Amino acid sequence: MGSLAAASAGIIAARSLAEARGDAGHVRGGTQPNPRPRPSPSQLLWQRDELALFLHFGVNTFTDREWGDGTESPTIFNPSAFDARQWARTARAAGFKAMILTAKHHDGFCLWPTATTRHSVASSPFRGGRGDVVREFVDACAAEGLRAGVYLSPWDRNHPTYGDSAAYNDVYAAQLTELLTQYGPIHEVWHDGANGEGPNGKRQEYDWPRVWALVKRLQPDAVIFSDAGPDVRWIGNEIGSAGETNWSTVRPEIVPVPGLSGDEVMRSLQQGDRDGSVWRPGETDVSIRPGWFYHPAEDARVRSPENLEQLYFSSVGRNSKLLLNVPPTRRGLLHDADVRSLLGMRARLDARFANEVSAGAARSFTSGDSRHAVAELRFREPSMVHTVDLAEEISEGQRVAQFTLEGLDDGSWQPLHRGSTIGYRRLIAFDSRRLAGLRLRIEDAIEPPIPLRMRAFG
Ligand code: FUL
Repeated sequence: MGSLAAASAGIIAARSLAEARGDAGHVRGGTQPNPRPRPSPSQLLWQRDELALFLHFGVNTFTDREWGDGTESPTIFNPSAFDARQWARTARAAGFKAMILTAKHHDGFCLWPTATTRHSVASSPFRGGRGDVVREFVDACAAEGLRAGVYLSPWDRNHPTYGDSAAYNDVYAAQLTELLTQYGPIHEVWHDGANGEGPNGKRQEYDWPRVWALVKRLQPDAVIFSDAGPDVRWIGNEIGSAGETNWSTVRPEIVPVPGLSGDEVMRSLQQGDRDGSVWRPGETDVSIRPGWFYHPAEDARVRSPENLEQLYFSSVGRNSKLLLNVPPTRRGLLHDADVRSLLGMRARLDARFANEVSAGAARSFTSGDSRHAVAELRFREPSMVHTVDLAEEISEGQRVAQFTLEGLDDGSWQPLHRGSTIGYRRLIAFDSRRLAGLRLRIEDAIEPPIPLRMRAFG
């Protein structure tokens, strides 16, 4: 998303961002002099999902391209065995809790029969021109108990109004309105920051305050994703790696709109801000293949189950959420190779977390001053340990800024890991070793430490 960000036309109108962002609710009021941000109920649900499946599907699927230029004929969109239930069944079997579909990518082709353009499924042979991919997608999510999200690319290389800022902003708002009023609950609305218009290209000024206010009005429980949130931020890369330090709070003035670049922007996206004034956790989007869209030539380059497990550790295990892209084929199905890897990942994760050796352990938590504490647990018996799972109670905010994890090895405490943030979840894996207990020394915290969850698996 960031690579072409410099060319972005994401300049905003002069309306109050904070007002439209409506995220003052993420900052707890009250009598405290300097209240720290807390997650909203929607942000908590979003984070606890841990895994969402991303689906890039559209005309690019049929042209073998990553970015369409908007001149594609809608007649090429003709998936021969389309079955959104197969996507949803696979997602569910692999432990995913939500799915997000590219309702419209940069090429402007809409996967639902919109009134805003003829460049849509309604002009395609799919289901005789009466098809609606978004409808089948949300129905499949509902049938499998998954939450549905939509990605609506602001950059649109087909719509004739694009570049005529006011006119296109109306089109974009109308498209969002259709998506957010005709398909039931939408849990996440996804906006990217890419824009590849060259120096002589069209210059569109997006009206983000309007967009965010519209989503808040039509789907108050949805979280809005973009570089600039307001609810959920991009993690700053597409390689599946959240920052080793990763705060769920940010200083919103550093990334006020999507599509910005620069070191400070990227640092804030990757790591959040320790002294951030709003809660805006990071989402890690990455593809199971080299491309975002399906390309037959990449069938042999699907990430392995081991690799996907690593992605889980470098995203969910670093206080982020994994949005894993698995692009449907021209038949409209997830490819067997991708399905195998997803199920393989699930099997590996299930095996890794099958044996909790800390169950029934004796626990203690000793607060020091307002920045220090020690949490300790003694297992019922010495056991082999390969993974430690730490978790703060994030409904009470994110507090830990520096910690050392130690293991009780043959009567003495040995260092296992030194880290900074914990947040929703911090996973630490090491070569199996025999331990009788764990000790977590909180060496710095930005609010008084409170008991956290500490589990060991072997
Ligand atoms: C970017 C887009 O340019 C890519 O094609 C892809 O959709 C990625 C998730 O976001 O901004």
